[in-house]
Amino acid sequence: MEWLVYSVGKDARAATRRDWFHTVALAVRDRVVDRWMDTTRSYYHEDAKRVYYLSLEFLIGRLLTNSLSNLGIMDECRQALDRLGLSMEDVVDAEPDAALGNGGLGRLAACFLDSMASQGLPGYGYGIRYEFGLFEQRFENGWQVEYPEQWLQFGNPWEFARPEVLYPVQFYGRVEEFRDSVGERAYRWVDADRVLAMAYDTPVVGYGGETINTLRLWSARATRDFNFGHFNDGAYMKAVEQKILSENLSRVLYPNDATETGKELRLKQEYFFTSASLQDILRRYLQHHTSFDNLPNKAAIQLNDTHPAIGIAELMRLLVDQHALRWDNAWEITRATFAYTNHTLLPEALEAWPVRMIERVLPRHMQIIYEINAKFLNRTKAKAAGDNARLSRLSLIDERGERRVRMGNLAFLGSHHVNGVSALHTDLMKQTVFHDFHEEFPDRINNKTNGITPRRWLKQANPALSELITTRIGQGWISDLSQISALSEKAEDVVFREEFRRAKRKNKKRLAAYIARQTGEEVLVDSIFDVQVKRMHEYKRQLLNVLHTIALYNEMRDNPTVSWVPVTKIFAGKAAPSYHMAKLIIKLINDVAKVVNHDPSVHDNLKVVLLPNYNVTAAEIIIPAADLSEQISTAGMEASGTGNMKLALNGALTIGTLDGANVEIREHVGADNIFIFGMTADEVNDLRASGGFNPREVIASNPSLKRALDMISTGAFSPDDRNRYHPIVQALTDGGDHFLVTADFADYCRAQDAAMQLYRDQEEWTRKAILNTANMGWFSSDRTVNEYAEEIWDVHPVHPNHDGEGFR
Ligand code: NBY
Repeated sequence: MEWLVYSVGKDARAATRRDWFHTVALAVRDRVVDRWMDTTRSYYHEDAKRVYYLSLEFLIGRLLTNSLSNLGIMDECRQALDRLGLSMEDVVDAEPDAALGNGGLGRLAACFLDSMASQGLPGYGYGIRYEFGLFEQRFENGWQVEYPEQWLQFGNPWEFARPEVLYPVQFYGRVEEFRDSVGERAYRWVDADRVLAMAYDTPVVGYGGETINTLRLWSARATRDFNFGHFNDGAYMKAVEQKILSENLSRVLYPNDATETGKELRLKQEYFFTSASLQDILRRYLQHHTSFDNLPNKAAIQLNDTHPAIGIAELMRLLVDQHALRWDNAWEITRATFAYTNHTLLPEALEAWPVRMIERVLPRHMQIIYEINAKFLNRTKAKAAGDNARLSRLSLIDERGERRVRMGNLAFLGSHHVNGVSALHTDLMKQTVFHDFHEEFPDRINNKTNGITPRRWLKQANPALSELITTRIGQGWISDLSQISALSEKAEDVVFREEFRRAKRKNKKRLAAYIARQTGEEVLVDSIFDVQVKRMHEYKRQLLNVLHTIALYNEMRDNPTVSWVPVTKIFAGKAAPSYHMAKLIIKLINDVAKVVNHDPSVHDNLKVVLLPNYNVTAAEIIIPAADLSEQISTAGMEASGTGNMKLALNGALTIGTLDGANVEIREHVGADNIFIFGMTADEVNDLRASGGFNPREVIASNPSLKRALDMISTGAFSPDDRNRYHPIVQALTDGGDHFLVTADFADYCRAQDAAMQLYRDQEEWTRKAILNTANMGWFSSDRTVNEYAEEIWDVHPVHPNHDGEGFR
């Protein structure tokens, strides 16, 4: 109440739900601050080695439930709100979803923050405080329309602005050569534009509240001198214009999840946050040290994909130009400090900045990249006698067409470890994009299979199942998910199965209500909730699922007397705004839904829903309610997947290809408890290499596929525009079906049938669902982060000294 009046400035009669959210958040924040300071102080006093996770994306979602749950004060808070006549759910729902990320890569960063804090690891997140997160998706006439996502509109109670933590970041200008004090050639970057990076800190509450780490996000501010210069000239409006332009740097998150845009502003964002973070890291290091030789023993910097890879050139610049280190010494330190995680093999997602752009925007960095490249190629040349093709593949510069800097090669060369995110993905990295580098540095690539935090994705999102689990095996699983294996034997217990089903049913009711609110569609709680939630992308093959939906619809109409297992197909996901094919697939799903859902001849046995604006908050409602988890990417194309892990942990059975982490999920849950179908990555590779794949033949030999495609192409779902889906049909036929949708269709339908048959036997289905939950312990991000800590970072837990004061 005190916070409502004094911090929010309202009295109880005038307070809105949002005011109450801010009130509660500020009260919670107060409980965090002392422990946060203690944590930071302990790291400082112990001069602990820290890990810095540099990521252009942190998909955190809401923080209120997370903070209350990790602090263990959920019940206390609920009771306090009760006494005020307020519902916890209403207050929680007033929080905007912090969507500073696109998909898996951004959410992984958020799970890692939770896991580092929960295990007492000195880990910092560094990123950008985007004013606009990932766009809000709405459907208008079934088409995706994007709206700005204004998460900061009403203020953000979790963040602390640090106006005194301010670093200059430069762009453009030119490089001057001069002789340093000992007569050596040296360089300085002059006549550059300057922007300031200002810090905003968000506490990251570990489970149990012992460790509170920091997520530091940078916001762009115009420099003062810049403004005053123009002001004195009387060019006031021009100064203001410049100020707005430079502050655009942190305005908006780029909404692509798998294609690099090549836009200059994006390159500037990458450099902006990387430079500010490195300056901050060096400042912290220099509080305790005078020489840089120990930097790799005190700081591990993890690059979340190549987005911060320019940091390798930046650290070289800081060490060589600003701190006067010798090149070789600086390179040794740089390499020993950085490590790089690769998240994709898709060629269109591999960053390659035009040399001319880097030359213009970051002239000194371009020189440094050339120097790194020349030294590396010279050394390699000596060994690779005359193999020029190999040398050009190893080069940091792609000379084919417009010259470009290959950021993946730079990240590889500047790191001591390079990792993939699932066993299969790591193998494919060695065979494909990094084949030559792997030969050159056979010990550098290693695997770190992704994980998810059980706090958010089981404890918070699924209270019904969490409480059931805790009644049987205690609460140790929350901080040590391997303990969840103790549930295995409960799969044979008929009473437990009944309770497990009851929890699932409760979640399905909650989702059904959400679906009704969002789409107006009523779905059967006893139908199979068949869920595909992820970004819309051709390689993820939502189209395969749609084709099966249409085939099933036809079968149901053809055989109305059969007693069908009712199915609800649930889709959700955003398409990148410029990805026309993905947006057309969204429209197709909405069109199919319109036809199927209003056809009385299927007797409600089939419903199709596409939920708008998929984000972390929606995922927390959808995932606990799923029966079947769709993980159906073309084998070899999904690096890992993490939604697959969230769904299986919540007791959904997976229908999937042997792609990404599905391979390891099968090993853990057992081949009997997962529906695997389709080609393997090797088969895909061979088929594509043979050039002999003809989708027309496959379609001609499969009547149900042919009929579904014919319906799409003749306008059965688009009577208002019969040609609407021509591009889709084209891609699947004459286009050569690059993602092999038609090739996997028959086996996918076989697996779907097997799932539907199994669902008739509720006891057997529940047994398998329990075995999924019980065997997913290894996929905790605690395990993943520990592997990074031990095998890459060499960082260790620190136990903060709280002086026995406890919570205040
Ligand atoms: O990273 C995803 C992978 O697709 C998924 O398989 C994996 O589980 C996950 C975590 O390792 N990648 C991903 O989400 N990528 C992006 O979001 C992304 C964002 C921006 C750009 C490229 C990819 N970009 O070039 O701008």
